[in-house]
Amino acid sequence: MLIRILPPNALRESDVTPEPMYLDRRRFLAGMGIGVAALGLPLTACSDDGKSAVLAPLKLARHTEEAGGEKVTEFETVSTYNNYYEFGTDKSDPARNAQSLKTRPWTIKVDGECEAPGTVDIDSLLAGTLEERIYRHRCVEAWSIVVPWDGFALGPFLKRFKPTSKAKYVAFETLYDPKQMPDTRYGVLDWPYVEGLRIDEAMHPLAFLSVGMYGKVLPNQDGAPLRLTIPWKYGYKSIKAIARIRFVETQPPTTWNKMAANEYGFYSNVNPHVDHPRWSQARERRLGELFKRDTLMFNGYPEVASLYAGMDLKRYY
Ligand SMILES: Nc1nc2c(c(=O)[nH]1)N[C@H]1C(S)=C(S)[C@@H](COP(=O)(O)O)O[C@H]1N2
Ligand SMILES: [Mo]
Repeated sequence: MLIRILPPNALRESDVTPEPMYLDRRRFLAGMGIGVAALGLPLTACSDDGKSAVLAPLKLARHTEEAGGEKVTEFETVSTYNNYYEFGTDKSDPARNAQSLKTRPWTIKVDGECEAPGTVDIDSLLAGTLEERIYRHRCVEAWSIVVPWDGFALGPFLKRFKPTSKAKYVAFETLYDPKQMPDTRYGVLDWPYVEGLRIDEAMHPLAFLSVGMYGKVLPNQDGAPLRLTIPWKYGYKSIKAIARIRFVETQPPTTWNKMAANEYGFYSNVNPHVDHPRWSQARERRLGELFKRDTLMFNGYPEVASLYAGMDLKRYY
């Protein structure tokens, strides 16, 4: 395992290169088949509460190319315009209020229909092999961003716990602690925030768990210390601050579906042809851009289509 501790104020490429150049350079490297690791860039570093840690992914994203022509959204935007109702309902609330979340010590309990249940320490995940994925993120509210996430594929992580043949779904749960999460005192949503995937969706190579973004440890407001990242689904599937993962036999409840079942389904695949009852899903506003752009089927990830072969996506929204 390669670990190098950097001084907290150390800069890396993504800190000093303007965003478009950063993306272009990475695309260039991907074209050459050269990973960041091959260039001897620093790998994981951890510190007190993980706050000043700098991450560097081992492998370049397969999807670096796919973000082609699409500018990576400014870090400043992604870390100040958030949805995280445990910390307030205004977009600017989480950046301010989520600082009260203690992300160390932090463990993730994994159990249910599996042969090897266990509890994982977040620092062991940060010390593992990380890769970068540049993904589009499309909120059901019709805004979107492009984010370079640092983390690891969900499927191989889940397989470590040896799910049984009864594991048809995976259920995810956010930490629930009213002391640290002021807005959970209000009944805006049912707490803890819960989400779920069908097991084959969870095993799809695009399904990802993020521990960082832009080469840095995930800010609290973006879901530290561990957040699901499912790029072909509406943003609310990407549950933040995961404390528990369970393999289950039946479709698990999900927070926004419990809130309004006719508006938010279990699948929640990005679909420009199925409108939200109260607004169109045909177009979206990319934060930082002036004009709206067309929303793409599965958010522009057509390789997931086979997961839904034969399903009526108007019915299974
Ligand atoms: N625990 C929890 N996870 C959550 C939410 C939330 O309110 N609580 N909001 C979701 C929604 S609606 C979106 S769009 C994304 C927003 O992620 P971002 O703030 O990093 O852009 O987080 C999702 N994960
Ligand atoms: Mo969202």
